Amino acid sequence: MFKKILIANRGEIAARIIKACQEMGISTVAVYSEADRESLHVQMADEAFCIGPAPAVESYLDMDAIIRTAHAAGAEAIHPGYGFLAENAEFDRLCEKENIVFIGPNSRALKLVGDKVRSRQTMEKAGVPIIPGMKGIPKDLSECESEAKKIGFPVMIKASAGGGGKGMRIVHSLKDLKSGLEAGMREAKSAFGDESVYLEKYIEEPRHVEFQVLADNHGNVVHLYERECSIQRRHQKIVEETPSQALTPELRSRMGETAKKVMQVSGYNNAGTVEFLLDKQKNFYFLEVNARLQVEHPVTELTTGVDLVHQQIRIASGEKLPFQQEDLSQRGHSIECRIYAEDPLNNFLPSSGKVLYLKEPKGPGVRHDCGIFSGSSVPIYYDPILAKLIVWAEDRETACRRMIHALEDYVILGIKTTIDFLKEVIAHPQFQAGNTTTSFIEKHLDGWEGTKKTEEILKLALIASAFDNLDKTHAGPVVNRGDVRRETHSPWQSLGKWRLGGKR
Ligand code: MV4
Repeated sequence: MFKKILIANRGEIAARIIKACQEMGISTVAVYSEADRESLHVQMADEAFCIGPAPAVESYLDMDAIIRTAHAAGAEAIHPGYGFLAENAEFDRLCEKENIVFIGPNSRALKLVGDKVRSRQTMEKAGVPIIPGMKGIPKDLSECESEAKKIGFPVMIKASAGGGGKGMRIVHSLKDLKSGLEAGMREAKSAFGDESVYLEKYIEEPRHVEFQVLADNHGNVVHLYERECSIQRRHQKIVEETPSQALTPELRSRMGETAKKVMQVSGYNNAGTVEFLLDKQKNFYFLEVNARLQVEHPVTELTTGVDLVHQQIRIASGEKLPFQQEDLSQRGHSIECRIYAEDPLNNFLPSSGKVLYLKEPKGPGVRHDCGIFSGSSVPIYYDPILAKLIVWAEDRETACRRMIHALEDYVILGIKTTIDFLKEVIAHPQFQAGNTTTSFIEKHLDGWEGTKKTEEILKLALIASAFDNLDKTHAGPVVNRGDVRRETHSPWQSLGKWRLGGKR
């Protein structure tokens, strides 16, 4: 087993991975940008190294700086978390070359699953259901037109290098195809540097159901059941849960076996997720592989009892999976809400600044994977996820209630968050009925105007901010000793001193 691991990430996921290392007796090395000097993951790790300025390209995406730091600190492996370098085949290869273990899939598998058109071809050959559509990149408009007629409208234009919905376009009729293709290619070019697009049948109001898979380096593959991730806004997931309300035991088992096959034919190892779209007739189609630990992994952990980060580390160090498919089962129900530093009342505009106060929700069956603390700052440079609130209960109804109460018990002052909006989602009759599709947010929560609590939070934030400022401004005349300005941390204390000594 490794003695020391470098975590090439920040925020809640870096904290999550550091905890797993601590539990396994492994030392941890944090890397951070100049904007993250005082952040949680830096404080939690055994060692921490600054790797560059705030912009991610100059720090968390700087492969050489990270490799150099790993060597300097004597880390044998790197955990990339999600985002940043997690699915970067070049970084994976660089680690291999530098004799550092990349805790993730091998670079060949990573490359294959990153290429959509190629992986569609591979999957079709293996008998994995794919969305009806083109098998390669079209050479011209007339090929697109004849293919579109074959597929039948509406069709969807997708970027071959794509992901996250970029370069995607729905086309309803032949006359709109040309302009759709042009726009899709332009978007693909600017987002991925590759203008290749292709056509698929458009699946209306699908559900997004994904399967967690673990594959060791000895040919053993298991799935750890599904996560339903249909509740999202502009391709950003908001709420995830397991089990999915849409699956029967029979469908679940067929999809699970298909997910394992996807990983086997890709030569995949370590943890990964196979994404499917599920249509209204309950047909499922392979969409893509996410070659990383995912944001929503905790719901799988709480229902299967498997720690996915422990398993990732064990697999990377060469161990065999300690269980077989028959040993795994789902128990109870789990829901995750993503807490973003965004303002739901202002088009989900990212919100940055200082966390003036944090009250974490707690209680039986409540897990809070958190990247902030009272007094920490939220920079503008990175993904605005602050934390994840995850609940577990015996059944879905109880899990929903538990989530609503946990959200009510949760306070973050100083920055705008999605907490109140999430409560609205979970409390919505259509969510409670399990009617979760990818259109849920636009259909049911467009134009949401906030609640009484939202107003109250704003008032409290104003007060907290006033005290925060009071601490700095009014403490000055009293605690200044010569040219040394002492920082006081209690507004009450500084206020008291100000009255006593300051104004006589
Ligand atoms: C689709 C689709 C409908 N038909 N493909 C969006 C992200 C990308 N990875 C795949 N996506 C979709 N592909 C066809 N042929 C609808 C979506 C889609 C979606 C998929 C998963 C989760 C949320 C989504 C929201 C809107 C559209």
